[in-house]
Amino acid sequence: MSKDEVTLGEIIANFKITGEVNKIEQFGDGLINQTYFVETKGSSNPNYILQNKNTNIFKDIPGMMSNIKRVTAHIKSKVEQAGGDPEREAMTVIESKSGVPFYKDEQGNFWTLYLFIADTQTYESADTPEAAYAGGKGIGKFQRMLSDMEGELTDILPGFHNIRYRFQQWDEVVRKDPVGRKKELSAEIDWIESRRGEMMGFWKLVESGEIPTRVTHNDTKINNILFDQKGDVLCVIDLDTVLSSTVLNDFGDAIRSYTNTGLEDDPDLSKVSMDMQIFEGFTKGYVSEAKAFLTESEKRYLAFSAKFITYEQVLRFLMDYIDGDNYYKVTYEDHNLVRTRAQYHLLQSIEAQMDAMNAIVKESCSTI
Ligand code: ADP
Ligand code: GN1
Ligand code: MG
Repeated sequence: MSKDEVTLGEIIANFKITGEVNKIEQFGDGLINQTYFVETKGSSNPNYILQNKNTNIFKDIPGMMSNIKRVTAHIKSKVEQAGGDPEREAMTVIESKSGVPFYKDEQGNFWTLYLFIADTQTYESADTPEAAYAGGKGIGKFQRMLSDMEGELTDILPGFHNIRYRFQQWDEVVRKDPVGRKKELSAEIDWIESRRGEMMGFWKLVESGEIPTRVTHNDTKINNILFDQKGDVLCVIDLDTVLSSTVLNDFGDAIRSYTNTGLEDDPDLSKVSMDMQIFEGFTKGYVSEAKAFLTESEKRYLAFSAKFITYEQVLRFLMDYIDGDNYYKVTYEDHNLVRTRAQYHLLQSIEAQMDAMNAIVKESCSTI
Protein backbone atom coordinates (compact mmCIF):
# COMPACT_ATOMS: atom_id res chain seq x y z
CA MET A 1 0.00 0.00 0.00
CA SER A 2 1.15 3.59 -0.72
CA LYS A 3 1.76 6.15 2.05
CA ASP A 4 -1.64 7.73 1.36
CA GLU A 5 -3.31 4.36 1.53
CA VAL A 6 -1.64 3.66 4.87
CA THR A 7 -2.98 6.98 6.22
CA LEU A 8 -6.42 6.28 4.80
CA GLY A 9 -6.16 2.75 6.24
CA GLU A 10 -5.60 4.31 9.66
CA ILE A 11 -8.71 6.42 9.19
CA ILE A 12 -10.81 3.41 8.23
CA ALA A 13 -9.54 1.51 11.25
CA ASN A 14 -11.70 3.89 13.30
CA PHE A 15 -14.92 2.60 11.72
CA LYS A 16 -16.88 -0.59 12.41
CA ILE A 17 -16.06 -2.37 9.14
CA THR A 18 -16.32 -6.04 8.24
CA GLY A 19 -13.20 -7.58 6.65
CA GLU A 20 -9.67 -6.41 6.03
CA VAL A 21 -8.81 -3.54 3.68
CA ASN A 22 -7.22 -4.60 0.40
CA LYS A 23 -7.08 -1.37 -1.61
CA ILE A 24 -8.18 2.29 -1.39
CA GLU A 25 -8.50 4.52 -4.43
CA GLN A 26 -9.93 7.92 -5.38
CA PHE A 27 -13.42 7.64 -6.78
CA GLY A 28 -16.16 9.60 -8.60
CA ASP A 29 -16.44 13.10 -10.05
CA GLY A 30 -17.95 15.08 -7.15
CA LEU A 31 -17.05 18.77 -6.95
CA ILE A 32 -17.12 19.04 -3.16
CA ASN A 33 -15.85 16.09 -1.09
CA GLN A 34 -12.85 13.76 -1.49
CA THR A 35 -14.31 10.34 -2.20
CA TYR A 36 -12.48 6.98 -2.01
CA PHE A 37 -13.45 3.44 -2.88
CA VAL A 38 -12.40 0.95 -0.19
CA GLU A 39 -12.05 -2.64 -1.33
CA THR A 40 -11.92 -5.36 1.31
CA LYS A 41 -10.41 -8.83 1.04
CA GLY A 42 -12.76 -11.74 0.47
CA SER A 43 -15.81 -11.65 -1.77
CA SER A 44 -18.27 -12.07 1.10
CA ASN A 45 -17.19 -8.82 2.77
CA PRO A 46 -18.77 -5.53 1.67
CA ASN A 47 -16.78 -2.72 0.06
CA TYR A 48 -17.12 0.87 1.26
CA ILE A 49 -17.19 4.52 0.20
CA LEU A 50 -14.98 6.70 2.39
CA GLN A 51 -15.35 10.48 2.25
CA ASN A 52 -13.31 13.33 3.58
CA LYS A 53 -16.05 15.90 4.07
CA ASN A 54 -15.47 19.45 2.89
CA THR A 55 -15.61 21.42 6.13
CA ASN A 56 -15.13 24.69 4.27
CA ILE A 57 -18.70 24.14 3.06
CA PHE A 58 -20.22 21.87 5.68
CA LYS A 59 -19.77 23.54 9.07
CA ASP A 60 -21.90 21.05 11.02
CA ILE A 61 -20.97 17.48 10.07
CA PRO A 62 -22.65 15.93 13.15
CA GLY A 63 -25.86 17.78 12.18
CA MET A 64 -25.50 16.70 8.57
CA MET A 65 -24.98 13.05 9.49
CA SER A 66 -27.88 13.12 11.92
CA ASN A 67 -30.10 14.38 9.05
CA ILE A 68 -28.75 11.63 6.80
CA LYS A 69 -29.35 8.93 9.43
CA ARG A 70 -32.97 10.04 9.79
CA VAL A 71 -33.57 10.21 6.05
CA THR A 72 -31.93 6.86 5.30
CA ALA A 73 -33.79 5.14 8.17
CA HIS A 74 -37.08 6.48 6.80
CA ILE A 75 -36.30 5.37 3.25
CA LYS A 76 -35.14 1.94 4.44
CA SER A 77 -38.43 1.38 6.26
CA LYS A 78 -40.35 2.25 3.07
CA VAL A 79 -38.14 -0.04 0.96
CA GLU A 80 -38.67 -2.88 3.43
CA GLN A 81 -42.45 -2.38 3.40
CA ALA A 82 -42.34 -2.63 -0.40
CA GLY A 83 -40.27 -5.86 -0.25
CA GLY A 84 -37.10 -4.22 -1.65
CA ASP A 85 -33.45 -4.44 -0.56
CA PRO A 86 -32.71 -1.68 1.99
CA GLU A 87 -28.94 -2.05 1.54
CA ARG A 88 -29.13 -1.36 -2.20
CA GLU A 89 -32.06 1.03 -2.42
CA ALA A 90 -30.88 3.29 0.40
CA MET A 91 -27.51 4.51 1.65
CA THR A 92 -26.14 2.71 4.73
CA VAL A 93 -24.09 4.84 7.10
CA ILE A 94 -21.30 2.95 8.93
CA GLU A 95 -20.65 4.18 12.44
CA SER A 96 -17.25 4.88 13.94
CA LYS A 97 -16.00 2.66 16.73
CA SER A 98 -17.14 5.30 19.20
CA GLY A 99 -20.70 4.88 17.92
CA VAL A 100 -21.20 8.09 15.94
CA PRO A 101 -21.84 8.38 12.17
CA PHE A 102 -18.50 10.08 11.39
CA TYR A 103 -14.87 10.10 12.53
CA LYS A 104 -12.96 13.28 13.39
CA ASP A 105 -9.20 12.85 13.01
CA GLU A 106 -6.45 14.59 14.97
CA GLN A 107 -6.20 17.41 12.39
CA GLY A 108 -9.92 18.09 12.74
CA ASN A 109 -10.89 16.50 9.38
CA PHE A 110 -14.27 14.78 9.27
CA TRP A 111 -14.61 11.37 7.62
CA THR A 112 -17.70 9.34 6.79
CA LEU A 113 -18.15 5.79 5.60
CA TYR A 114 -21.01 4.17 3.65
CA LEU A 115 -21.61 0.71 2.28
CA PHE A 116 -20.56 0.66 -1.37
CA ILE A 117 -23.50 -0.23 -3.61
CA ALA A 118 -22.10 -2.53 -6.30
CA ASP A 119 -23.20 -3.26 -9.90
CA THR A 120 -24.54 0.21 -10.61
CA GLN A 121 -24.13 2.81 -13.31
CA THR A 122 -23.76 6.59 -13.06
CA TYR A 123 -24.14 9.15 -15.83
CA GLU A 124 -23.28 12.77 -16.53
CA SER A 125 -26.40 13.32 -18.68
CA ALA A 126 -29.39 11.29 -19.84
CA ASP A 127 -28.98 9.70 -23.28
CA THR A 128 -32.60 8.80 -23.95
CA PRO A 129 -36.10 9.93 -22.85
CA GLU A 130 -36.48 6.49 -21.24
CA ALA A 131 -33.40 7.09 -19.06
CA ALA A 132 -34.76 10.53 -18.17
CA TYR A 133 -38.16 8.99 -17.30
CA ALA A 134 -36.39 6.55 -14.95
CA GLY A 135 -34.49 9.42 -13.32
CA GLY A 136 -37.63 11.52 -12.90
CA LYS A 137 -39.45 8.59 -11.34
CA GLY A 138 -36.49 8.04 -9.00
CA ILE A 139 -36.46 11.63 -7.74
CA GLY A 140 -40.27 11.74 -7.46
CA LYS A 141 -40.21 8.48 -5.50
CA PHE A 142 -37.41 9.75 -3.23
CA GLN A 143 -39.52 12.80 -2.38
CA ARG A 144 -42.71 10.74 -2.02
CA MET A 145 -41.06 8.31 0.40
CA LEU A 146 -39.95 11.27 2.52
CA SER A 147 -43.21 13.19 2.28
CA ASP A 148 -44.50 11.72 5.56
CA MET A 149 -41.27 12.02 7.53
CA GLU A 150 -42.04 13.82 10.75
CA GLY A 151 -40.05 16.59 12.39
CA GLU A 152 -37.77 19.23 10.93
CA LEU A 153 -34.28 18.47 9.64
CA THR A 154 -31.40 20.51 11.04
CA ASP A 155 -30.67 23.40 8.68
CA ILE A 156 -26.98 22.69 8.20
CA LEU A 157 -26.66 24.87 5.07
CA PRO A 158 -28.59 28.06 5.81
CA GLY A 159 -29.68 29.71 2.57
CA PHE A 160 -28.52 26.89 0.28
CA HIS A 161 -31.05 27.43 -2.55
CA ASN A 162 -32.35 30.65 -1.01
CA ILE A 163 -31.80 33.25 -3.71
CA ARG A 164 -32.26 36.15 -1.27
CA TYR A 165 -29.26 34.81 0.66
CA ARG A 166 -27.32 34.12 -2.57
CA PHE A 167 -27.82 37.76 -3.62
CA GLN A 168 -26.41 38.90 -0.27
CA GLN A 169 -23.30 36.75 -0.85
CA TRP A 170 -23.12 37.95 -4.45
CA ASP A 171 -23.36 41.64 -3.56
CA GLU A 172 -20.57 41.27 -1.05
CA VAL A 173 -18.23 39.33 -3.34
CA VAL A 174 -18.83 41.70 -6.28
CA ARG A 175 -18.20 44.70 -4.00
CA LYS A 176 -14.96 43.23 -2.62
CA ASP A 177 -13.71 41.82 -5.94
CA PRO A 178 -10.92 40.13 -3.94
CA VAL A 179 -8.72 38.97 -6.83
CA GLY A 180 -9.48 41.78 -9.32
CA ARG A 181 -11.40 39.66 -11.83
CA LYS A 182 -14.53 41.85 -12.01
CA LYS A 183 -13.25 44.30 -14.64
CA GLU A 184 -13.43 41.65 -17.39
CA LEU A 185 -16.93 40.49 -16.45
CA SER A 186 -19.44 43.25 -17.19
CA ALA A 187 -21.50 41.10 -19.58
CA GLU A 188 -21.58 38.16 -17.15
CA ILE A 189 -22.55 40.39 -14.21
CA ASP A 190 -25.37 41.81 -16.30
CA TRP A 191 -26.69 38.26 -16.92
CA ILE A 192 -27.24 38.05 -13.17
CA GLU A 193 -28.52 41.57 -12.53
CA SER A 194 -31.05 41.62 -15.40
CA ARG A 195 -32.92 38.65 -13.90
CA ARG A 196 -32.68 39.54 -10.21
CA GLY A 197 -36.24 40.87 -9.88
CA GLU A 198 -37.83 37.83 -11.54
CA MET A 199 -35.93 35.41 -9.31
CA MET A 200 -36.81 37.31 -6.14
CA GLY A 201 -40.47 37.37 -7.24
CA PHE A 202 -40.49 33.57 -7.34
CA TRP A 203 -38.61 33.23 -4.05
CA LYS A 204 -41.18 35.39 -2.25
CA LEU A 205 -43.77 32.67 -2.97
CA VAL A 206 -41.57 30.19 -1.09
CA GLU A 207 -41.07 32.66 1.75
CA SER A 208 -44.81 33.31 2.05
CA GLY A 209 -45.60 29.57 2.14
CA GLU A 210 -47.63 29.63 -1.09
CA ILE A 211 -45.05 27.15 -2.32
CA PRO A 212 -44.65 24.65 0.57
CA THR A 213 -41.50 23.38 2.25
CA ARG A 214 -40.81 19.64 2.36
CA VAL A 215 -37.88 17.23 2.82
CA THR A 216 -35.79 17.67 -0.32
CA HIS A 217 -32.45 16.48 -1.67
CA ASN A 218 -31.16 19.79 -3.12
CA ASP A 219 -28.40 18.30 -5.31
CA THR A 220 -30.22 16.06 -7.78
CA LYS A 221 -27.78 16.27 -10.67
CA ILE A 222 -27.66 12.98 -12.50
CA ASN A 223 -24.34 11.74 -11.06
CA ASN A 224 -25.91 11.75 -7.61
CA ILE A 225 -28.10 8.84 -8.60
CA LEU A 226 -27.12 5.19 -8.91
CA PHE A 227 -28.93 3.35 -11.71
CA ASP A 228 -29.12 -0.45 -11.83
CA GLN A 229 -27.96 -2.49 -14.83
CA LYS A 230 -31.48 -2.30 -16.34
CA GLY A 231 -31.35 1.51 -16.23
CA ASP A 232 -33.83 2.02 -13.37
CA VAL A 233 -32.99 4.28 -10.45
CA LEU A 234 -31.68 2.14 -7.65
CA CYS A 235 -30.61 4.67 -5.05
CA VAL A 236 -30.40 8.44 -4.64
CA ILE A 237 -26.98 9.22 -3.11
CA ASP A 238 -24.98 12.28 -1.95
CA LEU A 239 -27.39 13.14 0.83
CA ASP A 240 -25.19 15.89 2.31
CA THR A 241 -27.70 18.53 1.30
CA VAL A 242 -30.97 16.93 2.48
CA LEU A 243 -32.86 19.87 3.93
CA SER A 244 -36.32 21.31 4.32
CA SER A 245 -36.95 23.35 1.19
CA THR A 246 -39.10 23.34 -1.93
CA VAL A 247 -39.30 20.21 -4.11
CA LEU A 248 -38.93 22.57 -7.05
CA ASN A 249 -35.17 22.75 -6.28
CA ASP A 250 -34.88 19.03 -6.94
CA PHE A 251 -36.90 19.10 -10.14
CA GLY A 252 -35.04 22.17 -11.44
CA ASP A 253 -31.56 20.88 -10.63
CA ALA A 254 -32.30 17.54 -12.25
CA ILE A 255 -33.50 19.25 -15.43
CA ARG A 256 -30.32 21.38 -15.40
CA SER A 257 -28.16 18.27 -15.57
CA TYR A 258 -30.28 15.62 -17.32
CA THR A 259 -31.32 17.72 -20.29
CA ASN A 260 -27.96 19.36 -21.03
CA THR A 261 -26.74 18.17 -24.46
CA GLY A 262 -23.23 19.32 -23.47
CA LEU A 263 -21.17 19.20 -20.31
CA GLU A 264 -21.69 21.34 -17.22
CA ASP A 265 -18.28 22.87 -17.97
CA ASP A 266 -18.35 22.55 -21.76
CA PRO A 267 -15.93 24.99 -23.40
CA ASP A 268 -17.78 24.42 -26.71
CA LEU A 269 -21.04 26.32 -26.29
CA SER A 270 -22.45 24.97 -29.55
CA LYS A 271 -22.81 21.61 -27.76
CA VAL A 272 -24.86 23.05 -24.87
CA SER A 273 -28.67 23.22 -25.01
CA MET A 274 -31.77 21.91 -23.27
CA ASP A 275 -33.17 18.78 -24.92
CA MET A 276 -36.98 18.90 -24.92
CA GLN A 277 -37.44 15.16 -25.30
CA ILE A 278 -35.31 14.57 -22.23
CA PHE A 279 -37.31 17.26 -20.42
CA GLU A 280 -40.53 15.50 -21.36
CA GLY A 281 -39.22 12.09 -20.26
CA PHE A 282 -38.02 13.37 -16.90
CA THR A 283 -41.20 15.36 -16.27
CA LYS A 284 -43.47 12.39 -17.01
CA GLY A 285 -41.45 10.10 -14.75
CA TYR A 286 -41.37 12.69 -11.97
CA VAL A 287 -45.08 13.50 -12.12
CA SER A 288 -45.99 9.78 -12.08
CA GLU A 289 -44.69 9.69 -8.49
CA ALA A 290 -44.96 13.30 -7.33
CA LYS A 291 -48.65 13.66 -8.27
CA ALA A 292 -49.28 11.96 -4.91
CA PHE A 293 -48.33 15.16 -3.09
CA LEU A 294 -47.80 18.11 -5.49
CA THR A 295 -49.97 21.20 -4.91
CA GLU A 296 -51.29 23.41 -7.73
CA SER A 297 -48.71 26.10 -6.91
CA GLU A 298 -45.86 23.60 -7.15
CA LYS A 299 -47.13 22.31 -10.50
CA ARG A 300 -47.40 25.87 -11.82
CA TYR A 301 -43.71 26.54 -11.15
CA LEU A 302 -42.19 23.18 -12.17
CA ALA A 303 -40.93 24.39 -15.56
CA PHE A 304 -39.80 27.72 -14.08
CA SER A 305 -37.77 25.87 -11.44
CA ALA A 306 -35.36 24.67 -14.16
CA LYS A 307 -34.74 28.31 -15.06
CA PHE A 308 -34.41 29.29 -11.40
CA ILE A 309 -31.85 26.63 -10.48
CA THR A 310 -29.83 27.05 -13.68
CA TYR A 311 -29.73 30.81 -13.05
CA GLU A 312 -28.63 30.17 -9.47
CA GLN A 313 -25.88 27.89 -10.75
CA VAL A 314 -24.64 30.60 -13.14
CA LEU A 315 -24.57 32.96 -10.16
CA ARG A 316 -22.75 30.45 -7.92
CA PHE A 317 -20.05 29.59 -10.47
CA LEU A 318 -19.51 33.27 -11.37
CA MET A 319 -19.45 34.30 -7.72
CA ASP A 320 -16.82 31.65 -6.99
CA TYR A 321 -14.76 32.84 -9.95
CA ILE A 322 -14.90 36.46 -8.75
CA ASP A 323 -14.08 35.27 -5.23
CA GLY A 324 -10.90 33.49 -6.43
CA ASP A 325 -12.15 29.86 -6.63
CA ASN A 326 -12.69 28.98 -3.01
CA TYR A 327 -15.79 26.77 -3.24
CA TYR A 328 -15.80 24.39 -6.20
CA LYS A 329 -12.90 22.13 -7.14
CA VAL A 330 -11.25 23.59 -10.27
CA THR A 331 -8.79 21.87 -12.59
CA TYR A 332 -7.58 24.92 -14.56
CA GLU A 333 -7.45 28.67 -14.05
CA ASP A 334 -10.67 29.81 -15.71
CA HIS A 335 -12.65 26.68 -14.93
CA ASN A 336 -15.38 28.50 -12.98
CA LEU A 337 -15.73 31.06 -15.78
CA VAL A 338 -16.07 28.31 -18.38
CA ARG A 339 -18.71 26.71 -16.15
CA THR A 340 -20.49 30.07 -15.83
CA ARG A 341 -20.66 30.55 -19.60
CA ALA A 342 -21.77 26.99 -20.27
CA GLN A 343 -24.53 27.20 -17.66
CA TYR A 344 -25.62 30.59 -19.00
CA HIS A 345 -25.89 29.13 -22.48
CA LEU A 346 -28.09 26.41 -21.02
CA LEU A 347 -30.17 29.04 -19.21
CA GLN A 348 -30.80 30.84 -22.50
CA SER A 349 -31.87 27.59 -24.13
CA ILE A 350 -34.28 26.94 -21.24
CA GLU A 351 -35.69 30.47 -21.51
CA ALA A 352 -36.26 30.06 -25.25
CA GLN A 353 -38.24 26.86 -24.66
CA MET A 354 -40.24 27.90 -21.59
CA ASP A 355 -43.66 27.89 -23.30
CA ALA A 356 -43.18 24.37 -24.60
CA MET A 357 -41.89 23.23 -21.19
CA ASN A 358 -44.98 24.65 -19.47
CA ALA A 359 -47.22 22.88 -21.99
CA ILE A 360 -45.52 19.54 -21.25
CA VAL A 361 -45.89 20.03 -17.49
CA LYS A 362 -49.58 20.88 -17.93
CA GLU A 363 -50.23 17.87 -20.10
CA SER A 364 -48.27 15.53 -17.79
CA CYS A 365 -50.11 16.75 -14.69
CA SER A 366 -53.53 16.35 -16.30
CA THR A 367 -53.01 12.95 -17.95
CA ILE A 368 -50.79 10.93 -15.61
P1 ADP B 1 -19.65 14.72 -3.83
O1 ADP B 1 -20.44 15.31 -2.69
O2 ADP B 1 -18.25 15.18 -3.85
O3 ADP B 1 -20.36 14.92 -5.12
P2 ADP B 1 -20.73 12.00 -3.78
O4 ADP B 1 -21.32 11.61 -2.45
O5 ADP B 1 -21.67 12.38 -4.85
O6 ADP B 1 -19.61 13.13 -3.55
O7 ADP B 1 -19.83 10.78 -4.27
C1 ADP B 1 -19.05 10.88 -5.44
C2 ADP B 1 -19.33 9.70 -6.37
O8 ADP B 1 -19.03 8.45 -5.68
C3 ADP B 1 -20.79 9.55 -6.81
O9 ADP B 1 -21.09 10.34 -7.92
C4 ADP B 1 -20.87 8.05 -7.09
O10 ADP B 1 -20.34 7.75 -8.37
C5 ADP B 1 -19.95 7.43 -6.05
N1 ADP B 1 -20.65 6.95 -4.82
C6 ADP B 1 -20.90 7.68 -3.72
N2 ADP B 1 -21.51 6.94 -2.78
C7 ADP B 1 -21.63 5.68 -3.28
C8 ADP B 1 -22.17 4.43 -2.76
N3 ADP B 1 -22.67 4.32 -1.53
N4 ADP B 1 -22.09 3.33 -3.57
C9 ADP B 1 -21.55 3.43 -4.80
N5 ADP B 1 -21.04 4.56 -5.34
C10 ADP B 1 -21.08 5.69 -4.61
C1 GN1 C 1 -21.89 20.44 -6.10
O1 GN1 C 1 -21.26 17.74 -4.52
P1 GN1 C 1 -21.66 17.76 -5.93
O2 GN1 C 1 -20.51 17.78 -6.90
O3 GN1 C 1 -22.66 16.66 -6.19
C2 GN1 C 1 -22.77 21.40 -5.29
C3 GN1 C 1 -24.11 21.57 -5.97
C4 GN1 C 1 -23.90 22.11 -7.38
C5 GN1 C 1 -22.99 21.15 -8.13
C6 GN1 C 1 -22.64 21.65 -9.51
C7 GN1 C 1 -22.94 21.07 -1.54
O4 GN1 C 1 -22.49 19.17 -6.12
O5 GN1 C 1 -24.94 22.47 -5.24
O6 GN1 C 1 -25.13 22.23 -8.03
O7 GN1 C 1 -21.75 20.92 -7.41
N1 GN1 C 1 -22.94 20.89 -3.94
C8 GN1 C 1 -22.80 21.71 -2.87
O8 GN1 C 1 -22.08 20.61 -10.23
O9 GN1 C 1 -22.57 22.91 -2.98
MG1 MG D 1 -22.11 14.23 -5.78
